[in-house]
Amino acid sequence: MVLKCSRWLDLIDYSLYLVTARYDYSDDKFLNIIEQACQAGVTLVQLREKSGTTREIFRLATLVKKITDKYHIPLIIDDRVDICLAVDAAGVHIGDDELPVDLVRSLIGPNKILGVSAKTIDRSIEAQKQGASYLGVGAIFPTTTKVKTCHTSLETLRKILDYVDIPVVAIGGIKTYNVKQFSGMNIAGVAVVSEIMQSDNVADTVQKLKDY
Ligand code: TZP
Repeated sequence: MVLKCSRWLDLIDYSLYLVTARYDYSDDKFLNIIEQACQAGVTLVQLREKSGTTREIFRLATLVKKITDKYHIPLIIDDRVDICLAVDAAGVHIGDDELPVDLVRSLIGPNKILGVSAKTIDRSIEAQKQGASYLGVGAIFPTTTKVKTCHTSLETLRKILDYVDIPVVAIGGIKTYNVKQFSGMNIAGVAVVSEIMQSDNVADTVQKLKDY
């Protein structure tokens, strides 16, 4: 059951956040990896499509939401407020080049999750003030995933954690072999693309990523 009230936002589990990448996978393969990851215990899923028509992204979002709904896992849509509203996803994630945070909050209303990418303390504080539900901070480690981002040190991540009260999720180059570097840090979770989406054993990878 999905509770539609602000309190529901406080209950979101950010601990292992799967961010998708399409590569050249067929629909079946793409959806199958997402389903395996949901079954194995990811706690949040973001559909991240940087190309494709609106209709195509809407189609994929509809298919992915069927899976996330089945496992009662919130679905976040990267960048696209319109797609988030169209499929009634749990929320939207925005980066630096998108609409202002407060404007997105007013478009989606108080009961949806609003994720914001942040690399600096100033951006983090401002995003929190403007209605962000959580921050995605990174890239913490080098990443091969196609992103317009730069390195954000563990030191900066620690400082951001000191300055904001909303959940902070680390992202970028997070692998089974380095996830333990977050042990003891006050992060709400880790967000992972390639380590899960390119895994030969999704269930095993998800289990190992949960162990930090
Ligand atoms: N934002 C910052 S780094 C990144 C995003 C979307 C990509 C992370 O991908 P990976 O494969 O987990 O390094």
